[in-house]
Amino acid sequence: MMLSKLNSIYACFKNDDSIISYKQLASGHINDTFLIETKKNAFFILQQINKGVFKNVPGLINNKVLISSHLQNKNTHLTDDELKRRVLCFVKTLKGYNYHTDNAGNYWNMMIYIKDSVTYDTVKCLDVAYEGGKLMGDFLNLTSDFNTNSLIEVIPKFHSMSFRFNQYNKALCIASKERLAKASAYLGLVEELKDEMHIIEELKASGDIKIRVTHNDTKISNILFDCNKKGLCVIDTDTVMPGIVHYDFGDAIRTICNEAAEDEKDLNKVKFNINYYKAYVNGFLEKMKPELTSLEIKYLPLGAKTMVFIMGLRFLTDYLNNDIYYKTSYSEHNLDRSKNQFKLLESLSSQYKEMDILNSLS
Ligand code: GN1
Ligand code: MG
Repeated sequence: MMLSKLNSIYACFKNDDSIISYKQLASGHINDTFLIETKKNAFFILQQINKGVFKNVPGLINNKVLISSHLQNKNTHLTDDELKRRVLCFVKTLKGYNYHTDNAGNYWNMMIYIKDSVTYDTVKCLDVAYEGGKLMGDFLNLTSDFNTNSLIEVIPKFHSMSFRFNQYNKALCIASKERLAKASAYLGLVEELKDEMHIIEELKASGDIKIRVTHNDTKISNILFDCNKKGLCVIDTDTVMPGIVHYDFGDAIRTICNEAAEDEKDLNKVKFNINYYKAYVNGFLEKMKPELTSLEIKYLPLGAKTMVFIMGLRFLTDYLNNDIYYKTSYSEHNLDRSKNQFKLLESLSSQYKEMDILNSLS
């Protein structure tokens, strides 16, 4: 991306400034995200949303903006400056829209960058796990009175296991011999866990648990911390849509309790840290317990297992499909991510009894 191109996009958003430097942030697998610095020493995040993955970008942006305003209204006790550090703040275009469409038909949105914040790709201490739980719990609690009918379903069936199995089965049919051979060690495991991995979806379909506002990408790198490791702000709200608590709980646990990064190749380093799990649960329930039924709490551990599995399955599927969905840096990147998730699943499963929450509460 050229500075001149970014400057011309930036100029479409309300400001009286220009970009002096920029850096591409590489942690996301889908969008193109830039941190920009302006002449007047302001910092923004300018982001091109992937319209191949997200079929209704205006709807997605509307979701994010609605949720941010809801959170702003819920936090009126904070000063303006504090609020800008705790809730994502979107900048409007000169025409008054929340996004800009460039000549190529790509969608851009812009947010104020939250200075003096830190993100983690892996957790190294209990405090971060606990604070992460508190912040995610707070996000779900504060949005629990928001009417989910005003949100679009950004990616239909996003966490639906039967949908992901369909994609996987199709990928198996079209995969190259080489890729199929490399994936073959995992096909048995996928089949073996199939029934158990559909339980959360059945729980959702039963109508016995609440459909609420959920974030749907609660990985640890989407939680901003301040310099004292206190939770600050939940970011990357692209996938905010109606869902169930188990997906958000599960995806946070998937990343917080993995002692290694999601794509670590040395599988000896991939271990499920049960102490981080317990710390996250404590923080999460501190904020969310009043909102949850015992049925919801009962299935939280299975939510975690399910989210680890579904990511293993999605990475494997993309590998079989020749890497058409996730950004990859080398040819076996998706396979390595998938092996990593299945190793994490094994480690989680060996400690599954200790993950029970409902009985330990009573
Ligand atoms: C993708 O692009 P990013 O990093 O925000 C993916 C999530 C996965 C995640 C794995 C829309 O998120 O579902 O959990 O990668 N988002 C989409 O790191 O597919
Ligand atoms: Mg995301």
